[in-house]
Amino acid sequence: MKKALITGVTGQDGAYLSELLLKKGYEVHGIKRRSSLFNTDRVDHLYQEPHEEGRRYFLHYGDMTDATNLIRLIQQIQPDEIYNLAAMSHVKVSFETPEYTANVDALGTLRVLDAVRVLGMEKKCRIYQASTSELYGKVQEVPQSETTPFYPRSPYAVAKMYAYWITVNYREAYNMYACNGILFNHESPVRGETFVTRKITRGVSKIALGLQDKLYLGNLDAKRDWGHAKDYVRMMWMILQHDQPEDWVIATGKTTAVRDFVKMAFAEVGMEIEFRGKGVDEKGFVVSCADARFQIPEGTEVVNVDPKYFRPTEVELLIGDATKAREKLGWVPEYDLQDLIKDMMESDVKLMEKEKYLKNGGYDIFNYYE
Ligand code: NDP
Ligand code: GDR
Repeated sequence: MKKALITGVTGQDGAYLSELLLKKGYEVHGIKRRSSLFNTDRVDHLYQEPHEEGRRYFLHYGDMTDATNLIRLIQQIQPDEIYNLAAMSHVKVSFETPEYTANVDALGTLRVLDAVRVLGMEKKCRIYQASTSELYGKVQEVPQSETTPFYPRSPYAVAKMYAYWITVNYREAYNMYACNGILFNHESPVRGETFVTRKITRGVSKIALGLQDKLYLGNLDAKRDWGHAKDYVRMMWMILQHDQPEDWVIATGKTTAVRDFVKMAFAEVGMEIEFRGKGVDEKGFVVSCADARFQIPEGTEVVNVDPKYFRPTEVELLIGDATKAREKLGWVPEYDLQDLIKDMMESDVKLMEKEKYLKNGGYDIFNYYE
């Protein structure tokens, strides 16, 4: 039975990857951080009792800033594959916590690679590094492929650039099987609530159900190549099954503006939205509401721009060219953007119906998501 170790197991991708590897018959180990509240929501359904026969899912305490912990866990577990997904992954927050972001995202990657090396596991253990389309940053060429030059635009992207190159360097210097998956944005119903897609699907669901009046967003012009996390974690696994360690772009090849994502999300609850005005004065209005479940009058102002969500330096346009992965790994995504938004909206409408029920029963709903 193959053993996998996932750092960042409690995150969006860690949860989907855990499910996938368990289905494939792996013994799966994950590193979770100690936190003062439970932080395992996304993987609770996979939990197995410590005394359960044939247990194949294990969570260990650890942190990317603690080399001794990483060395000990890798030595104990002896994984065949490591998926290094742990990161301070929020681009805007990285401007506020740049040193911590570098420690976790850049040096954390070095710690994992070096643990494998000092333990003499270079030949046994394959390593996947969660690289990102944020490396491309300021547009150099479109679409972006494995050969497009990098121009990072945030402390997050700069830290990930170190992680990218240290992965390449350990591969070349020590003959390690270490790969970068340069993944473009991927989302899902369990996407963190402060990333723009989930903020939109939650906000639109709340507006439809009368739990919130308006959605405040930042740069509506930014364009992203959005896919579904379920498709993307499958590619992480496929990358590590390839005969040679290489770097791979994973993307859909289509790009969409934030503004259009908003329109598509409202359309899932039967509402047509029109944007009027420019820059910080741009606003979104309901043109029509066809779904009888949701009664938002025509002309209601439902989207505003708040400059506090602007970034000091922005990545304006991402669109990936995944030809290499398509041709050599057989990459075919199951979800397109419409399917993704439908999946997220169905899930968030259900969630908000529960919140509404609780609210109507007199319970307070926690609402602070920046
Ligand atoms: P999430 O933010 O959902 O998950 C990040 C994970 O890292 C969480 O489990 C988090 O723990 C953990 N983590 C954060 N800091 C530490 C630390 N100091 N020590 C140990 N664990 C830590 O990210 P995603 O699942 O979306 O992304 C997975 C990886 O892929 C990340 O590296 C991200 O940068 C990268 N990526 C993501 C893309 C996307 O569109 N989703 C695209 C390209 C790359 P906790 O739950 O306790 O916060
Ligand atoms: P990104 O994702 O920065 O691409 O990084 P995010 O969803 O945060 O932003 C996408 C774009 O939307 C614009 N935007 C807003 N963003 C947020 N979060 N909140 C808003 O209110 C808002 N309004 C507009 C942003 O300016 C940006 O242009 C994600 C992360 O998962 C990274 O870890 C990963 O590496 C990259 O995707 C690929």
